[in-house]
Amino acid sequence: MTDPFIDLRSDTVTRPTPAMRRAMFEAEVGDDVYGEDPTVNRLEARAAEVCGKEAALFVPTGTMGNTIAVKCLTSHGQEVICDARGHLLNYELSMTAWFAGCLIRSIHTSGGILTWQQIEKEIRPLGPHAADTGLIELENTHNMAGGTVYPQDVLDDICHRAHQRGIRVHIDGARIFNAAAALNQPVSRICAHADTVMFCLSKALGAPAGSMLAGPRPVIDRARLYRKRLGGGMRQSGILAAAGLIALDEMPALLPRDHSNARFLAAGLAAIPGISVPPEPPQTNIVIFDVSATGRTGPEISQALKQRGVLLNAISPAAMRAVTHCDVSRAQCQTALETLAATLS
Ligand code: TLP
Repeated sequence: MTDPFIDLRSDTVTRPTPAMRRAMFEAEVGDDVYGEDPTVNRLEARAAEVCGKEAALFVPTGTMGNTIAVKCLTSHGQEVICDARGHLLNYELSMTAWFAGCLIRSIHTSGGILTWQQIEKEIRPLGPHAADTGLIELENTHNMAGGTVYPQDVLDDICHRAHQRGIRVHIDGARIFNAAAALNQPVSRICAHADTVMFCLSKALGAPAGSMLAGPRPVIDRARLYRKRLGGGMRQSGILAAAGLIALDEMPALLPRDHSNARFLAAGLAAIPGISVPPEPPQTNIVIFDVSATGRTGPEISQALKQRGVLLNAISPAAMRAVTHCDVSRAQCQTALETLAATLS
């Protein structure tokens, strides 16, 4: 069935491929709370291997993966450092506070990329007035900064120096496969020195649901208990894991096409009067652009585009976000650009 909309709201909107649907239909399943779902077990082993970590856990969402990671790597009352536009801080219903009992100390960055120099100034030792820093969280790629990628030396430097200070590092790698495609590096290299990494099967990799949390075995063993506490023990979840295995094996190769479509979109957007895009072309599949000079707000434009068959979200009154993915073609990107230009003219 053809979708009547060109949907650039997010890569979360992707639908499972025919191969995923077939694998789901045929999946061998068992009760995963007893550890007896062979397909989930295979997915967890494969995810651990891809990330170069000892073990991995299948969780329903990226939010749950991040929530559990923060809980496992901190003690109640500690501080967690992350970038000010981070998903952890802004889009996860304060789960860091709610579940782990920690405070986020955020840092304003350019492009969502933290450096050790910035982090070091915000690290606090435990004292009569200050809570200590327990964790640094890095978002790679960075969603609201426009799919930016950590330079590997910057990320490695943060991990090494954090560990020297006894501080752990978690990567929110919801889109780490996009980072891997952009850097032409395996995921295992990107997260080699971080303690844990969460990545989403349900975004650019196109699976219908699910994320993975990978790390040292003792951490993942505890993570399994927290997943159950949060209501994430999913029983015959091999149905979903089967799609996840296809996502891991078949979808990363397609990501360069999404990145090229994002660059195409950014170039086209720059040519529309009133729209401004960042000077650097997008590194991955996300384009954030400013609409303030069009005389209309992001939500107004979003509404008008919807009437014409294009779905595009505003992220503030002045800014919008376009996300490319496997269910949007180059021709549809072209149509979206023409529709936007016509809407604004
Ligand atoms: N991102 C969603 C929205 O929540 C904004 C999107 O459309 O991009 N980390 C990052 C970097 C994310 O972008 C997201 C989702 C998550 C974590 C949470 O994943 P889910 O939605 O599976 O809980």
